[in-house]
Amino acid sequence: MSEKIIYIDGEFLKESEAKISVFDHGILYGDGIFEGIRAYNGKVFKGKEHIDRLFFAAKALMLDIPFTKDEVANIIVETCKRNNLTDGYIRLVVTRGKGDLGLSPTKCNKASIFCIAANITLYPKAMYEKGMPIITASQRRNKSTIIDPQIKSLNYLNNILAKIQANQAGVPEALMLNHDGIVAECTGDNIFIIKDGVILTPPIHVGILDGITRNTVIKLAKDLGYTVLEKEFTQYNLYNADECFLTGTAAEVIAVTSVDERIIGDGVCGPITKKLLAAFQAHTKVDGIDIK
Ligand code: PXG
Repeated sequence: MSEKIIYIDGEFLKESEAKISVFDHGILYGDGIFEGIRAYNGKVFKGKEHIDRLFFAAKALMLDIPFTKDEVANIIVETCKRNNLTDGYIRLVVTRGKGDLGLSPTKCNKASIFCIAANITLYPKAMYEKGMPIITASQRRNKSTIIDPQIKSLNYLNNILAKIQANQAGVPEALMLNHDGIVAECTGDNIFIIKDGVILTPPIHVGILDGITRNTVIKLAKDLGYTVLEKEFTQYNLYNADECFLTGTAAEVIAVTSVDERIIGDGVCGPITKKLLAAFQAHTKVDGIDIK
């Protein structure tokens, strides 16, 4: 297979030539941000929303992205084109850039930006039909007053520790509670439950990523006539839900059929989840920035 073409700081280079400095603060301190984006059917799905979220995170971290939003959109589109990618996964990363061995970013003169256009398979295909088991991690989600989970930063240790627990338990994903024990989200996905026909998902203030797939599914569900509430709930509510599903760029929409060995509903991908999955799949075909 030929090498991928990577965009890095103004150049398109072969994967083997695309390098980042060992003095980059993204590497030394996790000082940077990223977006995981998908392309479907020749379009960068929710490209505008991903770029907006990247700039919000940059603002919170006082990280100057040396491009306009339109220029970032062009970088994404051009990276897809150079890799002949019409359906796949795009990773966009902005680091504080090259500095020295001190914490202070004052020595980092310019942020680095790179973009990879590739593929991703998060969960086995069969699980999209059958649903999947998850566990609750003992690792709590970062508290918003310390590091706001709305910042999609290069420090994912919080989530990686929870993912390790999932791996150890032999399940593909782990649920994370917030500091007060309220259901927050999974390691790379937002969570929804359905009870008596009402769709519930944790509000942003419990400390979660403001997921773009989450927002898309909320809108699609409302358009289909469902009541959707952004409301706190506990593990008890989750265990006793009729249906549960996760949303994320990588995960898309996937049913959860057991949590901590409690079977959710009938233990299959439920009827409302199926409808939302179909609506989501239809929406991915038409929405986004054209790769032309
Ligand atoms: N919560 C967290 C903590 C995430 O990292 C989501 C929710 C879903 O957000 P979006 O905007 O994607 O609907 C994420 C996103 C990966 C990968 O490599 C992870 C994400 C996105 C893309 C790839 O596992 N996480």
